[in-house]
Amino acid sequence: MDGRAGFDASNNKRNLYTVVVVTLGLLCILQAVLNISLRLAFDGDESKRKLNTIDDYTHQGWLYFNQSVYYISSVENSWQDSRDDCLQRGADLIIVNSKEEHEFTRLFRQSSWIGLTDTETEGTWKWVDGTLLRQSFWFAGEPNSYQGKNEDCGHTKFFAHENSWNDVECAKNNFWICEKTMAS
Ligand code: 2F8
Ligand code: CA
Repeated sequence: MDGRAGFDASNNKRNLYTVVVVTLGLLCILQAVLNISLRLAFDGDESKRKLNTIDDYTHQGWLYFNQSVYYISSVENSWQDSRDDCLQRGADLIIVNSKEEHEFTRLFRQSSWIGLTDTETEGTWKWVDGTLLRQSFWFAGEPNSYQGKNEDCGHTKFFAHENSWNDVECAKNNFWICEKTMAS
């Protein structure tokens, strides 16, 4: 192979290499654009679905607050029957996981069941989704299983006070609050 032919061959190799690198680069960019477009389309659909759900529930009288919708009962029932009612409505008893949400429950000025119970293990309070109680808003001296009673369910009783929860017998009648969260 003379000098000229050798030069051409190595030039061709470099050109081919450049084409391959540029093509791969373009494919990567195309892939990234596709991924972003799909993510945006999915997020858009998800947002529309959530807005429709919020719209449906609020049209049935539910209240929207901070990424959840809430049903405030106008009759009283036992804790379990109240929970069953929430489940039938596609929700569950409220899980209070912030001070703001707790303040929201106090606005209704009625003793209401929340999704809190220690039925499984006395003294271990759990929410209806199985998580352990962390931030609590018990009224002073509560929970107390008052006078040795089996007070295994939580409700907002002393709502005039900042900390308003009480434990009481689950068979007692109370209003209740259902929550359906829209947060993913
Ligand atoms: O109905 C049971 C309930 O009775 C009292 O509240 C009115 C007790 N609280 C005090 O005595 C301070 C609750 O602990 C008890 O659950
Ligand atoms: Ca009590």
